[in-house]
Amino acid sequence: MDNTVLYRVSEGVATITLNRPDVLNAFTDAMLDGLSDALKQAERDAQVRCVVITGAGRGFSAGQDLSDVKRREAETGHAVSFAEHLRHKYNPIVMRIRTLEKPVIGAVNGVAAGAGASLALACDLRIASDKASFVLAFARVGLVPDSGMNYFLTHLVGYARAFELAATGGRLGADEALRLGVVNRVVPVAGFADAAQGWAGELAQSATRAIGLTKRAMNRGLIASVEEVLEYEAFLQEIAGRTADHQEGVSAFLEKRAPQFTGK
Ligand code: T3D
Repeated sequence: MDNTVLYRVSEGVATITLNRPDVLNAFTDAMLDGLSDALKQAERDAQVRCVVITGAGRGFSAGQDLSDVKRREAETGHAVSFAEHLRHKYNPIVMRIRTLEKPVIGAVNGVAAGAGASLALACDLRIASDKASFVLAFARVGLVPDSGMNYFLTHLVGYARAFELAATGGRLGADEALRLGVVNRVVPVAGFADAAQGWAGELAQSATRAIGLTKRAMNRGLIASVEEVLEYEAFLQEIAGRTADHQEGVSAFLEKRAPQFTGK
């Protein structure tokens, strides 16, 4: 992993930091590979029970590094395939975030633009600093929203608002994002990192196996029929009901004490 993506684990929380602050953490291929590796590491490490993705400096991520596209074209002597680039670099990251059976928090410290905004929306939860914003920059550079934006934003805010933002390349400020349900929490920039880590720490101490299964169930719920969802819930509850955390949760309730979950 090169230093354009930083990875740190502390008290059950893996923090992945996008680290090209001079260009608002715009993505190069090396950085996308680093992010993909970091997510794989977080997935495999049983000690990790919650993942935070954030940005270094004043931005979360400005999306695709536009000068990198030009550089690649100059190097290879031909136009890059946008479709192949998305299929091989961005899309697997989005799918990994969605299928990782641990809560993933997008800690949006500053501006999130283009595919950077898509990445933030792919996370299960979002905490934003009061200086954060979401910019649907695709239209500004003559592109279509990608990396899952057309799925996530329409589900979060509905078609008309999503379309307006996409068509105008508009900027959504933190307070408006909170009002529309695009982010779960907004906190002052001064205490932002601590607030994000505090929330992640709480989640990491909870019944994380059941939370992972909940994530599976809800993702299925977004696309399946009621009948399919009912059957899938029954299937997943069979797994959750046999975990140590379920036993502990029930015992703690009956013994009138706080539960000590282990994620097992
Ligand atoms: O290839 C494929 O697979 C296609 C996939 C495409 C997916 C996409 O993400 S398309 C969208 C790409 N992103 C953008 O178009 C956003 C471009 N950036 C902006 O519009 C603005 O920078 C922001 C609205 C995000 C923030 O504005 P502001 O005024 O706060 O900052 P700034 O001054 O514009 O940017 C600060 C620096 O970062 C600046 O460099 P400098 O002048 O200090 O040397 C700027 O050039 C650089 N920067 C910002 N975004 C990018 C970037 N450099 C390269 N690529 C960027 N995307």
